[in-house]
Amino acid sequence: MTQDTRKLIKQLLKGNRRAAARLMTLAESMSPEAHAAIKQLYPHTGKAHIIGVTGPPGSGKSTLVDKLIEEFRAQGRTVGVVAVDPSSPFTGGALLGDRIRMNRFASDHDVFIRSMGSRGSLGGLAWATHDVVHILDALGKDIIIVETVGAGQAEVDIIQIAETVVLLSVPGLGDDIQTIKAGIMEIGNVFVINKADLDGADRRYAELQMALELDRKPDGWQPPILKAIATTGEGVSEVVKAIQSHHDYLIESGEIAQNRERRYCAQLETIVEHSFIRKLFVEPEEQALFQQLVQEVNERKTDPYTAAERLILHLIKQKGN
Ligand SMILES: Nc1nc2c(ncn2[C@@H]2O[C@H](COP(=O)(O)OP(=O)(O)OP(=O)(O)O)[C@@H](O)[C@H]2O)c(=O)[nH]1
Ligand SMILES: [Mg+2]
Repeated sequence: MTQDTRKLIKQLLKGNRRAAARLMTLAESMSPEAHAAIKQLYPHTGKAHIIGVTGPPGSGKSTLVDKLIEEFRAQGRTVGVVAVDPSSPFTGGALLGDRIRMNRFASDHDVFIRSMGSRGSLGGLAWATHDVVHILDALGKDIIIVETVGAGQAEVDIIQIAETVVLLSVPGLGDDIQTIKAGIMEIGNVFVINKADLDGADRRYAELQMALELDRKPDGWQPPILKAIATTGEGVSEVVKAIQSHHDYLIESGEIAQNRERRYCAQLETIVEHSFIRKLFVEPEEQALFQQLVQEVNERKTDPYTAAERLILHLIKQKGN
């Protein structure tokens, strides 16, 4: 690890925002240097409550997150946000109004917002997202909110990351029923029908209630369904209360342990998987070996299983990065 990175970590642990931003950029490079940095700061993580906010495109996730920040700040809590969505207002690509809305926290040193685009990430977006969350955690943020587009198109599986998942839906979205069928219901801990000012909120409520009833467990956490109007902030404090109740439940019931185990298991899988993929498709030597083996299989000099074994053996003989 370079002196520079060492210094950044020291500064991060003292709460330096610029150091955090630079470490996040480093993390996105997924380089050995980035991994060395995360190794160093990892002992300083594990304190934040990580909240996932997910739902269909345009359902008001960013608008809600903006209001959640406000509520948590009013409680005196510090907040980090990761928006994993190329079309998110956080990325600055959206309407001017949205941009102004997000900028209102620019002078608040206890709010840190990071957006992550999915382009050119070589499938490593999930991985980089974990690292950015670790950095926010080490920076000392009490609450970390991760916004992703849900409904199975998400590159980032929100339950790999979040302790509490807030699942948004909106009135009158026909394909939401698809969403329910796709099993996404299972991941929600708090259901929010946003845009409750529009027609059909009651119908959506009844639909969600029915769907939840179908796989209701005899005991454990009963996910509440709440209505909200993110644009005005109506119902948002109830959402915050439900998020906190879920967190209390996880701790009091001891379920937090399983919750963590599930997330660490997924993180480890992601790292192992992408380490291999990255090696095979980025490092010239491995790329050459990969191509050579493809050729050999093609010429019937070997078979795919033997080729895969040779690749794996080759990779594990190397020193880890
Ligand atoms: N009527 C109404 N409009 C809302 C409400 N919440 C958000 N919107 C509007 O819905 C649009 C999309 O809101 P966003 O917060 O950008 O939604 P998003 O889910 O983050 O969108 P993506 O990140 O692009 O998937 C914006 O024009 C918001 O002003 C609401 O409660 N009622
Ligand atoms: Mg958004």
